[in-house]
Amino acid sequence: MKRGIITNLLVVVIFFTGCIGVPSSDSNTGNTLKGVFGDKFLIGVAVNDNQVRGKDSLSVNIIQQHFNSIVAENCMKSALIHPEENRYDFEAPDAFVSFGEKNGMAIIGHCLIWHSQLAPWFCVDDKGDKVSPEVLKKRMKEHIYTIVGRYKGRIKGWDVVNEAILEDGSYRKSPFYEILGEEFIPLAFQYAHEADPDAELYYNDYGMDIPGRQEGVIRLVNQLKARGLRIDAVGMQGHMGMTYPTLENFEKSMLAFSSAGVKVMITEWDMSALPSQSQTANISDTVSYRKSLNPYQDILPDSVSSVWNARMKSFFELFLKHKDIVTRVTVWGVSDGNSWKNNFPIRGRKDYPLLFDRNYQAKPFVKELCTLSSDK
Ligand code: 9MR
Repeated sequence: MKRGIITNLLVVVIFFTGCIGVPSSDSNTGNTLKGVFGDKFLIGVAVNDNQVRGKDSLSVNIIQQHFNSIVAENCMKSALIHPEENRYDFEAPDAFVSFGEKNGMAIIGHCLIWHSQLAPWFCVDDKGDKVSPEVLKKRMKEHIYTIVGRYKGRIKGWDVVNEAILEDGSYRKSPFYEILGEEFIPLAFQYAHEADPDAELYYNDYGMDIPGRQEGVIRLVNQLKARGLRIDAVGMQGHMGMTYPTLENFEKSMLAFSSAGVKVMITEWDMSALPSQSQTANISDTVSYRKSLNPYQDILPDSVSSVWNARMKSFFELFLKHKDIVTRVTVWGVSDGNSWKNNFPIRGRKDYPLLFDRNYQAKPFVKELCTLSSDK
């Protein structure tokens, strides 16, 4: 009788530790994303400071259960890690790296050179004027050597340069570009490689299915390779919506990058369930305009949820189809409540872009995927 109760309890525990946010005793065997797909490519997630410090235990349960790779959502960006020329703040990045190590995860650094969340001092002198090319090179080298050097041998790979190519394939006119021209990218890759010769190095950008940007990035990859510089993969950010990108265009880009001789990583995957600004009407009526932009303030209707789930599943199947060229799929956050999409491109909306909902429950397509056997 007692044994019967214990067996029943065990069944309940096993059921609930499958695809919801409760840790299982052996999360590497089936019923979790990494359990089912971990042998195809890395299954990654962007994590924030609360999570790595253990202050958000429900998220931590999900991270430990489903993912075998983490990337820092914010704490390694220059404004945060290197806020003043002579001051680094390693508290959060150290906690991030320790968290990954404790959990035996592949740790990804994000990102060394980016025009956004850029430390205010980085490209200017005391008067606020642009520094000379020589000064900027010196600062970039010191920044990259210090950060990559600190985590040498502990970080699997770095997003070395982020979002430097525009949709027409030309270079973004960032302060780095304005001071150093195209040269800032090879320099960044060179410094990163010198600081940790074993670390993988990536170029990461969004909207990579847009033909102009795709061609620009391929030109960049070719240039780096022609100079003998290391570049292992291109990160396709994968910030998607209900109608963009198309599977066809995304697949074409994946294949085009692979043909250029680099691996492909889906680095910042999420899918907004909300309408984009251009899809809404009647701007003169502000209230209904706001409502039409933020239509699912209570729950996501089944009709939208089913399209969202089907689309996410199709993309995941696309990544699986190309598992020979895809080395990592990383989602940009754990659960809907902590996604950047709730505040972008419009502040204060309620979006539903991630794999786990606000109650930390797996979305239907994730549950379906978790029931597949790992030979899929
Ligand atoms: O998710 C990040 C969010 O918390 C920050 O406020 C934002 C600041 O720009 O950056 C977000 O992450 C970005 C990533 O680092 C690079 N690609 C675009 C991501 C979404 O903006």
